[in-house]
Amino acid sequence: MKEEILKHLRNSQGKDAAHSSVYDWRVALSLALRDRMVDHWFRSTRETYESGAKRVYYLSMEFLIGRLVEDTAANLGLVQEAKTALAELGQDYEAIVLNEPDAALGNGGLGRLAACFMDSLASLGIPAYGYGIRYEHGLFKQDFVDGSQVETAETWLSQRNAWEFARPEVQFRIGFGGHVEHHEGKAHWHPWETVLATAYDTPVIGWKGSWGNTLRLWSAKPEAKFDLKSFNRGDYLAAGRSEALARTISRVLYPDDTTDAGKELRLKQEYFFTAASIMDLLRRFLSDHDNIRELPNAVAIQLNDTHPAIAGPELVRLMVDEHDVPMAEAIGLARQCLGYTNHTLLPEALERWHIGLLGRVLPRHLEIIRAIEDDQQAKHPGSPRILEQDHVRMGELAFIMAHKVNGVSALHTDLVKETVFADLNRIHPKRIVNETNGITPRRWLHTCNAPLSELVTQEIGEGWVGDLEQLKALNQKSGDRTFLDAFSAAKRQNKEQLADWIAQSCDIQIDPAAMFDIQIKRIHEYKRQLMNILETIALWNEMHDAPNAEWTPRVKIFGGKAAPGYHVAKQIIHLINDVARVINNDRVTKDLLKVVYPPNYNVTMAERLIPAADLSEQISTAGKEASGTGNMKFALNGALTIGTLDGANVEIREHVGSENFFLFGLTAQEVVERRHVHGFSRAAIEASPRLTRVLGQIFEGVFSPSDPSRYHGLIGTLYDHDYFLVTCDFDSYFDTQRRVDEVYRNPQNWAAMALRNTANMGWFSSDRTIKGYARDIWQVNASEKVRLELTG
Ligand code: BZD
Repeated sequence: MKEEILKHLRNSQGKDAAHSSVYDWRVALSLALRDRMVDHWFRSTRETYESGAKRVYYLSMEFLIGRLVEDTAANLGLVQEAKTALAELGQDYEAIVLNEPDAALGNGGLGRLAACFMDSLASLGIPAYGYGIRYEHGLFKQDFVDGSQVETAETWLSQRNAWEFARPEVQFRIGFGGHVEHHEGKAHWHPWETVLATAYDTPVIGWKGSWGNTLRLWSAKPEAKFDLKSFNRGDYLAAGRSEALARTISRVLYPDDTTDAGKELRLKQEYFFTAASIMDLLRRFLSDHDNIRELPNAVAIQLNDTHPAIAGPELVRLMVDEHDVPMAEAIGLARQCLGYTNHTLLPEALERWHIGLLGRVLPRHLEIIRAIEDDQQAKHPGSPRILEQDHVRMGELAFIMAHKVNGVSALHTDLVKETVFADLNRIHPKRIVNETNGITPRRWLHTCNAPLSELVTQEIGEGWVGDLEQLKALNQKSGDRTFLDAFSAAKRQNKEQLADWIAQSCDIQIDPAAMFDIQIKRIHEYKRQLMNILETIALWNEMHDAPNAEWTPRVKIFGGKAAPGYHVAKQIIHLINDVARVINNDRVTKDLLKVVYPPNYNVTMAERLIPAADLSEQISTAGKEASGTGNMKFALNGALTIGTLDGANVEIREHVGSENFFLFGLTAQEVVERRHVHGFSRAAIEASPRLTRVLGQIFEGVFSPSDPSRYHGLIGTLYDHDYFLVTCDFDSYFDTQRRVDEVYRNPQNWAAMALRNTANMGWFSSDRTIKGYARDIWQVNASEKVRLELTG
């Protein structure tokens, strides 16, 4: 390893050890690790070709990867070797790990799920490709200026990306606009504009290096050659125009996890990567098949939400226009290949494209969508329409073009059946299935939490990393004082590390003995960070009034970004920062309560915070969070959850036991009913003196003395349009928090409850989720050889 690192330092970085920076060492180490991936990778590809096994294609606009050095080294079993090699070279492994930028090619849960799935597909030995976009700029960087969120461009590619292989020879022409000619029953699309999609491949190696798949990300390049004529004329802008236009397509990730951006560029991005991926997989298929009708036996294409839903029409277009398959047959064949995952019920997040826009950018696809609509109406008269008024509804398109549609938790899947797709579900009663989300145990326990991971391995061996249900054996230890002490000591060690980091990065001193209460996720009204900060103020009031009463000291930690155009979410951020400033400067409560909000929450920050959490906040309005996956990461790392009956919380509670979960709040059913009660929020506020006081303080400007009316709008909404029922759930949330305080005061009991969480979270491994997709949707098998290696 030492030689390999030095070789790359010299030959790949062109640096001499004496004059190398941490960056050079990090790239050299990454390249040395990449070298070790290649054999596994080739072996897997060869095996797939030879066996003719069906391949899975996971199409996703987002892959929220994070850092890769540690995870890669761990999966290859090379952590110790790398550490030793670097130590002998006089380098610090930890510093090198910290030097890596956090690859943030995603917004939140949806993108991180795709990254966990890539790890599980490889760990299970399922032949698969992840397809997405190689954004030049990932999710924006967040700073706070006077407490407000300010966004700046993220620049992960300004450094060398050591993990990828550029494939300039893999290119597809992607057309936009133009017109369609129909001639002797055949359609000919003449695009007005074309760009080239070029591939960049990142190998993804599973646990123990058992299998290797590929994450193929597309970058847009201009098709036309550089315009030398204009350049020589001195018209430099015109010379670079086509290049700039093309590159815009893979320039930035849309920082929006709420509403459809409604921009032409977003539609072009979606078509760009979907078309390139479909063309690529067809080329691979045709290299060893000559009958396109065999396609469903060879490929399973999964659509991560509707963002790649144009895959249906694109596949039909290629079959009809280029392979002479009749339309109805092509639609049927495409359907057999496609699966669609729904991640949200929020009406504002369901994608719809204006027909005018779609017809202008993708004229042939609009014709095909009309043909799909006709086919559906002919077979199922009265079926919900894809084209409604002047819009194309991508959810309906994806549903109709997929042979399976899945929700991401049991509750969410039920609601998908009862609400957004109720009518389609009646027509196709077997199409909707549930695949509850999961998380990869490699990153989310083994790598991010060394103290706990080592303790678990000491106790039950290392098998749990590849087979998380083995954690069940820890249930026997919940009465063993020695083990519980060790379990608490691991948590304590993580909390001390986090306290050091917060002291350094936020200049706030926190006590590792206090309860660490953490809410990290995108800022959204339905996730109710607002309710959390209101409860924080209420608690502070009571502590301040009676500082000598029996309190459980707490640190409230927040993390998360707001979509740049989401005004209310940005106000909530501002409020949390304003409240933090006031509370953290109160001398009376200084040993009782602190509020911390480190800026720029990302995967790396999650890996620091989650292992150090005592309490996990999963407090969304019931019926709104499709699943949540942060909830799983916390519980696996031995935090207790305070949560509503929403998303996967329901199943987590069933697995860890209701006695080890702090439940509060209205159910999804009650939420719907309550909204019909006239004046429900005013009534809730009036019935709660505690909440009335808090809202009064905010309204008077206690937390924004320089601008007392800053939150009038935000608070006013709670009185009149409290759509997310913050006011209705407030008292139940506050009371449950006080129960949490009481339980925390008995450390032995708390540790036993926390251990039961860790021990019973094995089911939430994304390995289990992927096995579900493989069985219910893809009809593919995990390699038997790999399975034995993993569980053995
Ligand atoms: O997907 C999330 C859901 O809100 C979570 O409940 C769920 O756990 C995860 C994974 O299934 N959805 C998103 O993260 N959605 C987006 O990020 C997104 C991005 C672009 C456009 C629309 C939504």
